[in-house]
Amino acid sequence: TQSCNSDPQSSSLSVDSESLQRQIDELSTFSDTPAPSVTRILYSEKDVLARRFIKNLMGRSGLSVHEDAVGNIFGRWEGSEPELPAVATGSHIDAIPYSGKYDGVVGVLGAIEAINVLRRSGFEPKRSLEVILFTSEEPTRFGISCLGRDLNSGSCDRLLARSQALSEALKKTVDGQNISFFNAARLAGYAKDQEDLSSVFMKEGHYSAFLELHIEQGPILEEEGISIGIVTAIAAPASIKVDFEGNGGHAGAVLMPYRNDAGLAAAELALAVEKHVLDSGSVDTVGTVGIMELHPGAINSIPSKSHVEIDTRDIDESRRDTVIEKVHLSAIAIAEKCKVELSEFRIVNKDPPALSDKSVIEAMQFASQQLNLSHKFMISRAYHDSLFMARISPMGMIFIPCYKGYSHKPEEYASIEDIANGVKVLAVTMGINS
Ligand code: HGY
Ligand code: MN
Ligand code: MN
Ligand code: MN
Repeated sequence: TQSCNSDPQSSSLSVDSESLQRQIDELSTFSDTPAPSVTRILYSEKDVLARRFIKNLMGRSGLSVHEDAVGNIFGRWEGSEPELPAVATGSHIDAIPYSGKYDGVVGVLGAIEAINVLRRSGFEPKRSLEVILFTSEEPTRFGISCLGRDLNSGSCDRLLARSQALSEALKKTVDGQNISFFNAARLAGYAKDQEDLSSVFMKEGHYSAFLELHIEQGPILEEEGISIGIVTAIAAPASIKVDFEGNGGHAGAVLMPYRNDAGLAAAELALAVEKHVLDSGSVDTVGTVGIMELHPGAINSIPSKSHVEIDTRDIDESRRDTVIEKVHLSAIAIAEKCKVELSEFRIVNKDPPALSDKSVIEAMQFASQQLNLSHKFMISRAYHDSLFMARISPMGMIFIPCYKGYSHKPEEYASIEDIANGVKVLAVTMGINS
């Protein structure tokens, strides 16, 4: 066998593509919506079944498995020097409603297969290798993206100081059915002691590197016929929740001059978001109103309440923040014009962008060259668990092409050949860093 420090020889790496495809297909069946869509919401029954499926695969790969208080799952291959900070890799398996079966999944199942590839090649790690299933990357259920990572962003002392504040905040957090975060977590077998989330916190330097394999969720690699994307930066995401309130009333009986229509205010705000984003002067600024709810939601009742959720991002943080300020001013002006109350304008998260670590980028480039895979540097416009892991560890991401760049919809697709390429680059990069 090779000495524990030697880099895995790229020629000796073999991916078991057949079983990896079978695992991707089987995992996609743990869904609350019919195939080909996938819906898998944090702590739902299907999420719990999917977690059991992954833990079983981790065990079969010889990884020792442990879970923290919010359900981040860790599979560890102890290295010859286990006291050194480990090399970690991972992603998520939660899926937004009616999405696809590759987003996040490729970075979890692919990571487990990368461990198998290294074992089959006779590689023995010096630093331990750790595969992480992040408990929830999508904001779907509780409106908090990268929940498991939010608890880890920043330096440990700040977080420990914040742990009570975070516990308090999470205690007040409920989903659309008014189920509290802690009740949902407990039903899924987590957060038994809701007071103490300290098991979730990681010290800066806990890992020597964090790597994430992910589909590009954009069309560039496929269009340019390139096998591997090496991510240099992750765009800065932000999300805002807005509520307008008016008097509502009978859609026939109330004449137009006497109305204060919360629905119209929501519609105007959506157009204002588009305007401010397009006025930013850069194609890198994006904005979406993905949620717009009208109350009472009856055709013959003037909306008395409207709820709008806005997602805006940019690779330039200050340009994104300018959009947020302008949207806020518009919301105030629109409330006045529609004679409704702006009852809430809440910035849920406003995160900085993340830069990949130079040496991790170089290792990924070396791995791609070793494997004779075409590759290019690129930014990630989607956010990932890596966005937060970058705050506590040197980070890097490997992208693979996906069909027409489709993601967050059932047509999402990545070929097993492209996935296998990504797994090999991940395996070699882990080996180099270990
Ligand atoms: O929205 C995102 O960027 C991620 O896919 N959740
Ligand atoms: Mn996603
Ligand atoms: Mn994802
Ligand atoms: Mn992600």
